[in-house]
Amino acid sequence: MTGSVSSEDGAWWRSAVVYQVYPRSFADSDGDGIGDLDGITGRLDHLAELGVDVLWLSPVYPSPQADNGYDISDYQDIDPLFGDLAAFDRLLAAVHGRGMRLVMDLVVNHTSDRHPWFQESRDPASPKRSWYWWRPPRGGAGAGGGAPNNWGSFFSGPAWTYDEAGGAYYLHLFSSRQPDLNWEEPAMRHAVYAMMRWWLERGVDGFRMDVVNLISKDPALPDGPLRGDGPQGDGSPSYVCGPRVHDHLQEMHREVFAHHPGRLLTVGEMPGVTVEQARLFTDPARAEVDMVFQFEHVSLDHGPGGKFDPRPLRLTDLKASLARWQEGLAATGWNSLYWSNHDQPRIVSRFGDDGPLHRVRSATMLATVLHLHRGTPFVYQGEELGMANAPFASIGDFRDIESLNHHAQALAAGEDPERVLRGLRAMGRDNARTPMQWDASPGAGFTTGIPWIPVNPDHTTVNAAAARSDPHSVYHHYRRLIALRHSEPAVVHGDFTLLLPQDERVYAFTRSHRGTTLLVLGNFTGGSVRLDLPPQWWQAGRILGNVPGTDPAEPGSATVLAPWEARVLRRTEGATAR
Ligand code: TEU
Repeated sequence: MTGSVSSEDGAWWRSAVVYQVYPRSFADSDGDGIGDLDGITGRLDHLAELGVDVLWLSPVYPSPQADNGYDISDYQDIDPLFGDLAAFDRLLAAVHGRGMRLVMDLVVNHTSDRHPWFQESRDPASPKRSWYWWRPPRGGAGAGGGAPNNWGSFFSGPAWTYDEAGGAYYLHLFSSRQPDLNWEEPAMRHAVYAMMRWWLERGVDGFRMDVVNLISKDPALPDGPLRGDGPQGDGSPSYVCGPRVHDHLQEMHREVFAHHPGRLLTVGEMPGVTVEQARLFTDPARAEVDMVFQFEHVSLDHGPGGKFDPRPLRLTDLKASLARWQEGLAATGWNSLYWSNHDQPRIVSRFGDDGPLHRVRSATMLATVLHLHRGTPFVYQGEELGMANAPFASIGDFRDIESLNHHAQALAAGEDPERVLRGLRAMGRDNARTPMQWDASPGAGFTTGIPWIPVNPDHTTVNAAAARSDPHSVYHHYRRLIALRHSEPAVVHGDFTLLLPQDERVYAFTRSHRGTTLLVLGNFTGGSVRLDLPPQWWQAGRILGNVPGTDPAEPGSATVLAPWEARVLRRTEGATAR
């Protein structure tokens, strides 16, 4: 182990749990149907009682809201929808007052098309022209000349839009309202660093960095290989972990993070990142970021037609994937752990069973398995209640630009509308964005007005108030998991060993640290499963589980896991059998 690795062993975020708030859907204090900062401040007890250490706030900056705030038009202010800087400072002080930290969302792969930088750059003579990726039409003057290359955008359609003002196209990997910044331009990079320092000096404790592994593009912008049946090419070889991404992050670290040693949490969101790349990004000796969000385990149920063509998860694939990440970042680097965020469907509906019989059991099993891995767990608002996907009836119920664009494009391509809708229902991002369910009242305690997206009708039973008064709720299980991470060093530091890699029903692994070993068992099915336990576990104590009354494994070789049961056993070397 190198000196710098061990010096990070004690980094505070290794034993921390992060809670993500999607402000638009968390708590509305003024009755306009949209969540806001004062709403969050008013609900901080919920986070404190859960026991989380960090609040990650999705974007609250001024924005035309084309992508719900991931299209920023001013990096140093608050959108009036959410409040103002004074409301932000109140929230920050209240978070700190409860001993928690606050991490901001940093969206610097692109800005809004309404950002003054972009507006200025539309003039070919402007010094800001080089801050974005402007290119002439490929085949000569005018839009008829065609886009500069064949890349498709993440949100359907081409990654280029023509601007009459300057007679050129601009690049946007996401929607046309989210032009990509050109990280080749030093003046732009230093403006971003100055903005980041400004937030850190204001008191924020780090950044979750949106698609930050896409910021470096091959400046040649070559065509990509054609994707399936569509007209677009796949540009990802030119921008996923592009040529200068490590240089940029090291520069950002020197210019920004290095001024606050030991204080910050930085996590880079990195679609398409490999475990080998992640090791480089998170190696403390390289001084880039603390951890990354990888996407492998949330892509295993994507079918041949992509995310909106889902297929059932194979448990063996999930175990193999997560185990590879555990091993790959064991000696150097660090994992983030997540099932959910504002871009993913609800995990209990996706990998569990959201029906009345198994919802609580499967949500708590999934939580147990995730939180007992090595890494920093992220809880997405409502996950701790076992919130489920929404019953979207028709396309009119969706709000998200990704879903709406996909629907329009798929129908134009002649796809069966019912099939398209099935894909959106299963995988659409709006599933994560329905209002937080605080209580059983008509607005779910989220708003007294009309919510911007309807509350899930199941809020009459699935809500925080009900969960708090039920010791067997998903909420109380999350509290126990978070408390266990804070009290048991083996959860934070233990080595990970996958067991039963070929078993399609049970997720099993051990964590070992200085003579303590934990055995984690999760039944991923709605049936009972008989397991042969090795003798050293026959009399081990159960420290956590989701089936009340299950005793430590009976003396004898076999034990039976109930449907969706999770069990964590603990033994210490040299402990005498009871
Ligand atoms: O997401 C990036 C991303 O790669 C995907 O998760 C994306 O949301 C989509 O599902 C691809 O199918 C980040 C943000 O988390 C997301 O909300 C933004 O829309 C996106 O970047 C653009 O800023």
